[in-house]
Amino acid sequence: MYNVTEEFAHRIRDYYQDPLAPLAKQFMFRRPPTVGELRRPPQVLLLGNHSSGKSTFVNHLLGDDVQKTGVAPTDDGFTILTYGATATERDGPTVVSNPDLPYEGLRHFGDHLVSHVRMKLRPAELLQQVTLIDSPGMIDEAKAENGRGFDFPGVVRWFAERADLVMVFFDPDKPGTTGETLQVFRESLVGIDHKMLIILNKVDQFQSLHDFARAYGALCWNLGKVIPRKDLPMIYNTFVPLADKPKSRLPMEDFEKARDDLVAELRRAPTRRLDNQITQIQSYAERLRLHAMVIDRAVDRFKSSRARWRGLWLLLCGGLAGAAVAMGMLVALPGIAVAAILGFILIQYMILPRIQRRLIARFDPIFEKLHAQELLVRERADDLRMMWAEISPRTCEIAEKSGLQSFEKMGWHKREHLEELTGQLIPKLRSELYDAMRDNESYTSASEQDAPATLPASASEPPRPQPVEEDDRLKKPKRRTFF
Ligand SMILES: Nc1nc2c(ncn2[C@@H]2O[C@H](COP(=O)(O)OP(=O)(O)OP(=O)(O)O)[C@@H](O)[C@H]2O)c(=O)[nH]1
Ligand SMILES: [Mg+2]
Repeated sequence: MYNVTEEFAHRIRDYYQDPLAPLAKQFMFRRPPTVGELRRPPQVLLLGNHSSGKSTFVNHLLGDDVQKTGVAPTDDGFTILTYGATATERDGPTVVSNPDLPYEGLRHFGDHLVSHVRMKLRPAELLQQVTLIDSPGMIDEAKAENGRGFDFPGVVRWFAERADLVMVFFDPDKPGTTGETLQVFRESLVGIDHKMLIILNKVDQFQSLHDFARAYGALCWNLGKVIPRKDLPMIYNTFVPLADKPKSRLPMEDFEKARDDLVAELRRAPTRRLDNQITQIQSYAERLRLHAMVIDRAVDRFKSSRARWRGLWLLLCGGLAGAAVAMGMLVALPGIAVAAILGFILIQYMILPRIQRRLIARFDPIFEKLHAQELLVRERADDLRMMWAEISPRTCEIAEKSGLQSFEKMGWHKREHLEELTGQLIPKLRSELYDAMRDNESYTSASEQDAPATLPASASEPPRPQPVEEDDRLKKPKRRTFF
């Protein structure tokens, strides 16, 4: 089954290589994921308010005190916890400059962020299957940079887009979505709710059902405001048993079961990865298609206007010169030549830039016209408009800064290939993946045994030892399905 996984991964990589990467370059769209990013290990991102118990949960999963924990805001950086035969640590600059690791993209967030990234390698069995990313707790104020010195919502979005599962922690003291949490939900987690798990943690702190109901209700109410769905996602109510904490008066069995369910979900991250990568390439290709087609149409109109103006002017000046020669008024020729040059300068530096500005201001109607048929289908229309709203500011900026004349036109075969990719090939890839998974019931267990190193050889310590004895808390559920 591992071959099947590899085959799908290859096909995804091939689609990025052709036609997506060349088109992205031609139309100055953001670059597709690197090979390192595509070969990334399955990843789980842990987010949440400060002191909501993310690091304690990580330590519980790994059965070791790998992360510092504490009541005040403790983590101020992102910690990537991944497999290594011996316990070692790497600092941010080393991590982001290794092309074999999928974290090079973090460099764009600046040195300050890089100095707040670290990687911890540990010989934990769970880390052979997934890489965990512990994050700094979210705080109440949401200023431009929150005093963190880097674009926190942007970095969270970067990690969340590349994660196979995003766990968002709340605790009884802060079951709300204010300040930075609100900002992160609105800016970083939009469109990724399919891989998001909401956790109300530390439920052992509740001393009565009434308290629990109040906090749960407050959390639902707050989430309803930031998650644009008719139904709320499931909320896992759980806790980590800690020796130094007082026992709750509530019966804890259900909450313990919720923790087992969470761990089971976490262990499914490897099987979610391909599915997520198909979602990612679909989303990338659709956005690139909108961006490229709108610019391409504008370039088309711009170049025809330019040809018309230049042609007309040439015709006019040629006509005048011809008439002057025919009428023997050769003295008029230098004047006509000067007028011709001045006219060309006028066209080049005044008329064409105005035409360009007008065309860019009309990107929205161009988008509507290009997708008129698709926009008749309601669900599709919502999707398309949402994607266009997301990318159009950048599309306009790129067209303005580079100038429409600098873009090559998209050949019809490239356009057809792109249409085929988004409309048929990628959806087909997903259904083939589902069929392959269904045909091979042993996929889950096989892929877990055969799965490649969670890190490329250069990053983890070879050779890998046999999995360590399983902690009871982390026992795999008996039966797991792919979907
Ligand atoms: N009662 C109880 N306390 C918990 C639980 N999980 C964590 N704690 C305590 O909550 C405090 C904060 O835990 P951390 O794991 O440091 O929280 P964090 O989310 O990593 O915090 P930041 O790194 O600051 O964002 C610590 O004192 C933990 O002992 C839990 O399930 N129950
Ligand atoms: Mg922490």
